[in-house]
Amino acid sequence: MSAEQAAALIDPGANVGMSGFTGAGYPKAIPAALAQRISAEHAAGNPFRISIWTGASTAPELDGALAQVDGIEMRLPFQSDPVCRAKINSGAMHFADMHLSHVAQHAWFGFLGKLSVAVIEVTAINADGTLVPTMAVGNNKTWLDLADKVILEVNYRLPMAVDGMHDIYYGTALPPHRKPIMLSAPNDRIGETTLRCDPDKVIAIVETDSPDRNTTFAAPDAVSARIAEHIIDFLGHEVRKGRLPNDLLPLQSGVGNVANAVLAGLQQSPFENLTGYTEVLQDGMLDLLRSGKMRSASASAISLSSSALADFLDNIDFYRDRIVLRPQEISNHPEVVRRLGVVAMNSMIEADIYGNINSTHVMGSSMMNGIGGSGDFARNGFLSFFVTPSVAKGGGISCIVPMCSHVDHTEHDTQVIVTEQGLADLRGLSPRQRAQIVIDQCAHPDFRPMLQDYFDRAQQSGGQHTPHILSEALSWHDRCLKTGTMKV
Ligand code: 0RQ
Repeated sequence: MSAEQAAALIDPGANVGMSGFTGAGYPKAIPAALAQRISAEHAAGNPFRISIWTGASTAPELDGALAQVDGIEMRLPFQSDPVCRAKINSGAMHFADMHLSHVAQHAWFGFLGKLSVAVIEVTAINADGTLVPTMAVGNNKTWLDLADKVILEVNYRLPMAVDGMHDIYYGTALPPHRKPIMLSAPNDRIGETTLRCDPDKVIAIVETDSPDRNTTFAAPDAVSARIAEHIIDFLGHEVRKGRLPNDLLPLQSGVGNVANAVLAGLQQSPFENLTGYTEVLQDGMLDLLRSGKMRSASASAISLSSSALADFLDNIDFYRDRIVLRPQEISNHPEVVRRLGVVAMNSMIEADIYGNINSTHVMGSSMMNGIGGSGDFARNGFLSFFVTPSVAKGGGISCIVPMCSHVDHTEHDTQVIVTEQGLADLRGLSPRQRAQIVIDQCAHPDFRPMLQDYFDRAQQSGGQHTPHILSEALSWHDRCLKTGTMKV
């Protein structure tokens, strides 16, 4: 049927599970048709909002379109759309920012309410009713299993040759019946290549032929390249110390330009035979696979620029042998991440001198994107890096602050902080030891004396385990909100 007919089957107030993970595999026609319907209902004076659960971020056609018409009541677990972000930050819609590995199980536990409809993009429907997934698996298995009704968007854009790249694990159960997840190498296969779907639940099938969002990355700038150099030097140091094998351990890399620069840096590094165990595979990791530096990679989605996508499609048989796409409850699973010993590298908004990390909030109260999978990997990985340029917004904001204005990852989960200034290895250090090394190694010279002054004065009175001057700890953010800069 048409997208309009399918959109008419979604009721106001419904919880809708949609496919989509980091700009890949999201439904493209139905959200737009639904946005038009919602807009018409609002014009007629009828309230109409739905809650949208996905894998991770989607694209303007989904998050942007539905947020624009004030059609979203609750969004979870991650978004990166400018319109959606503006609506969240103006208070016009709710957003539940969740660890990506938690989403499926919280839905199964009944913590999120009832899932009415699943709207899932697929590559094909097989004769036996199973579904060939797209470039993103995300929470699709869970939405298909839990929803009362299913709507499928069959997107003809991807070739059938993607069939076989996926590993959909059906062994999850609810506590107390859970069993170990028998995955002991990044490219192990423990599931099925297709998604199961009860045909009796399918109420609509819509055909499309549209590309994914295909974000283009900036070529690594000098700051990102410096950050990458520090990380690669450090990994070499760990190999020499015997703490990491020569081929390292499976790499996880966050989203964004800095993350991509680190992967580009690895291309020039001495390490060989690398593996990836990550949630989203972007251009940088594809390049490592192509050059043979990396032998295999596991993810929940592939999100590429147009040029990288062209290479992927031209060489799909090569990549299908080296890439496994999994549900995000497995790609980000704490048990698996810890067993494999993942080396986690994620970007942040700010770190404080003691090693607490803010990944999500600008100036303490405005949401950027969400925690995504950073916590799944940082908490459970073998090594956890958090990276950022030392300053933001042209130098007026220090990304190293006395106290984080919001905390996503605590000092207990942070091992290494990296800026273009340097790298702070915080393993085994006390808070006061950490503070000095973060100030010395990571702070921008414009802010280093201010941080040192704060730390020195904090050590003159009060508790001396984690010294703070509470009346001053967030004054840098307060000053920035008032004057536009953290500088005095
Ligand atoms: O805003 O473009 O308007 O200037 O934040 O910053 O430096 O371009 O870095 O694109 O790597 O994003 C943490 C947001 C970093 C991202 C974050 C402003 C800065 C700019 C972006 P402008 P950059 P990146 C796996 C892991 C959480 C989820 C995660 C993220 C914009 O990496 O969302 O890790 N991470 N997932 O100017 C005010 C500061 C700032 C600041 C930066 N201190 N104060 N603004 N900015 N620092 C993937 C998934 O989970 C799916």
